[in-house]
Amino acid sequence: MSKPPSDKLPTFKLVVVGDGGVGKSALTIQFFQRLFVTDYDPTIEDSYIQHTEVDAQWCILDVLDTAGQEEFSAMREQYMRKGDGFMLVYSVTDKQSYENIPHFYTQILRVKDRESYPMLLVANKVDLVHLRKVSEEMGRELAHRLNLSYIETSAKDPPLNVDSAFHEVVRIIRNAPPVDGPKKGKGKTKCIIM
Ligand SMILES: Nc1nc2c(ncn2[C@@H]2O[C@H](COP(=O)(O)OP(=O)(O)O)[C@@H](O)[C@H]2O)c(=O)[nH]1
Ligand SMILES: [Mg+2]
Repeated sequence: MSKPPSDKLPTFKLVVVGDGGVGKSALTIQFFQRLFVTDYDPTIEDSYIQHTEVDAQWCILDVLDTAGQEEFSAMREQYMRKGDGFMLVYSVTDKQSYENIPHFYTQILRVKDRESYPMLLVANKVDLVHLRKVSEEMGRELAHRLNLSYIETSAKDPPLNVDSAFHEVVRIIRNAPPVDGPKKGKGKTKCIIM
């Protein structure tokens, strides 16, 4: 892997949301620290920053691992507003966490005041095959319904698709249409001869 260039890099703010216990912290810490945490304090909300290479382009990833169900913390609200992309995480062993995904989805669109926004649906804990309650088909169906991409992950060692999930959000952000939609280019405006 080559070294990150020293010139100014684009920064992408990612926010990891989902029910408590789905593995938001485990995924984030596996990505940033290459270790699987089993008893990370569920109330800790923290952000992590790192240079990352995605598709041969370096960027700075600034990730907020959210925590807590209640009211938005001031930090989370700030991140939600500034977030460039979101990971909507549920656990395949927890049906309720799957059913709560549309709630996070709607909340993000409301905060952003947009009809769509860069988001990735993440089905975590797929290593727990015998405890699985939410099938891949159900996951894909939900992703299709919300018009999101879908990925299955495991934060447990050996990790599955953890880097891919974070990289995929970066791709989704990079490929997203500009905020105000494509501006009417001067050259594209029809010329009416009076
Ligand atoms: N087997 C397995 N356990 C996981 C996985 N991800 C998280 N966990 C465990 O699930 C529990 C809750 O994870 P945590 O990251 O704290 O959830 P959070 O509340 O969403 O941040 C912890 O015991 C983790 O070790 C996974 O992919 N596979
Ligand atoms: Mg956590």
